[in-house]
Amino acid sequence: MFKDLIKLDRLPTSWCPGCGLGQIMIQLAMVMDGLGLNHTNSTVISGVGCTGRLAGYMNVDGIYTLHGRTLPVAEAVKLVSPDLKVIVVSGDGDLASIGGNHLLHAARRNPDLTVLCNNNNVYGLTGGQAGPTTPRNTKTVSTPAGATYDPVNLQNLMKAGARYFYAKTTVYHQLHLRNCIKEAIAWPGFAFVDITCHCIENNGRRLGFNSAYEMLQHFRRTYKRAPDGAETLGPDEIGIVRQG
Ligand SMILES: Cc1ncc(C[n+]2csc(CCOP(=O)(O)OP(=O)(O)O)c2C)c(N)n1
Ligand code: SF4
Repeated sequence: MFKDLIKLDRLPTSWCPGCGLGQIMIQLAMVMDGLGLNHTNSTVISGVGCTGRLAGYMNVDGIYTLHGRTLPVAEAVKLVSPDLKVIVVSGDGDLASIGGNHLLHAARRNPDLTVLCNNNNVYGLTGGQAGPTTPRNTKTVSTPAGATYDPVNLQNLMKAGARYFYAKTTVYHQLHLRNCIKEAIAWPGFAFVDITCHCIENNGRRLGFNSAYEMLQHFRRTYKRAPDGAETLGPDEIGIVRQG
């Protein structure tokens, strides 16, 4: 049962009601259960942030490491325990801002890691400051007049090398999300899943959404599946691009 992979005695989580992180955790647990992954053969590693708490709710050994340092820690675990399935779950700020240097070089080294990026467009835990994926002109707590820079293009970053796996999905598209996680775990190299997720409390309300449900409906309306065989995903497309 996928529920065996979640520490039910720790529920309810510390996440805000309606936060998309619970959906990511449940989909991850379902995929792991289907693949026979458990505490004997897998580990979940996370950094600081709301997303960072996810590893602590999973019923496998994990590491709650320093902000931005998930990837070197995960690479080290994989190096000493090559038979372990190593799964990183981290925020966009953790992975692409303070951990951006590690992201660049981990992708280049192509270790066999699965990375789930909770991409909520802000630093959630610290109150909703602009982060590396905040779209230009977005009002955040640190950019009240709108973010002045273009966001990091995670897809381009991941595709900089000869070998890559980049999936883009959202928490609204549950089956697609599950499939992306499954394919990423099966990929024999560095697999990055960019999950558009809603932070209703520290981003959504400021943008004018009244509820998590409204944000999910926004994802439903905005994101479309990329055509089969697409080599690049458009800004509002979900899908997988890979090169082995
Ligand atoms: C070295 C260090 N710098 C800054 C912080 C403060 N801090 C904690 S969480 C966080 C940002 C979290 O944003 P993200 O990684 O996107 O995760 P989210 O909370 O949105 O899930 C920051 C800046 C810290 N804990 N450690
Ligand atoms: S602050 Fe945002 S990301 Fe953090 S738990 Fe609340 S809704 Fe989720």
